[in-house]
Amino acid sequence: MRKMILMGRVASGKTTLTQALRSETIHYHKTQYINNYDVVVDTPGEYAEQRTLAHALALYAYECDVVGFLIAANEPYSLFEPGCAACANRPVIGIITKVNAPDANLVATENWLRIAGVKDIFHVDSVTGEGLAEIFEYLAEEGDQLPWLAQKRQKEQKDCGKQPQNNKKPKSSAQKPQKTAKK
Ligand SMILES: Nc1nc2c(ncn2[C@@H]2O[C@H](COP(=O)(O)OP(=O)(O)O)[C@@H](O)[C@H]2O)c(=O)[nH]1
Ligand SMILES: [Mg+2]
Repeated sequence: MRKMILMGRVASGKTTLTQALRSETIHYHKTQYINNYDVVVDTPGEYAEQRTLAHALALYAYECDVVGFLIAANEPYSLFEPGCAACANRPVIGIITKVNAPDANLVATENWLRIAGVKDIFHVDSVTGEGLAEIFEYLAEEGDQLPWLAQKRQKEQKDCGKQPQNNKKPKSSAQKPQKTAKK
């Protein structure tokens, strides 16, 4: 699994997403410092909001394979300036949290992320678990086992092995024209 660092303003949902990705019980916890877990790095929003603290984010980004820019769907403005994703020499993805909030504005938040230079955007609700599977699939490396993907592949293999469902009978090998032996 590739490791991802989460960046975004205070209350954009970094800690909640971290808890959801780590299958922890969701509970409010004010992030005081960088939490460097195995697959995800949770950072305080103040680090992204203050230039003097932002260097810590750059440093920890080097420890990670993917940078995740977080915006809550109901945020009133974006912290990410145009083109800032280009500063990272890592793939940068956008994650829109709180997608089910009554005041969610997916069009605006998606636009802000695109202006920042992000191509892949994920929509999540960390409380309900919506959209988490897509993030895991993005982070998965060859050989990583995701239970739902294994089930999906098994079903696909089963379906491929099934007889076609139309009325036409498949031609048996006996009906095929026989090749004449070459002299
Ligand atoms: N419904 C919902 N609430 C969320 C979501 N993400 C965060 N929250 C809530 O928003 C608040 C701030 O989230 P938190 O993870 O602490 O933000 P952080 O400062 O970026 O770490 C908390 O009360 C969370 O329960 C989400 O995806 N859906
Ligand atoms: Mg936090």
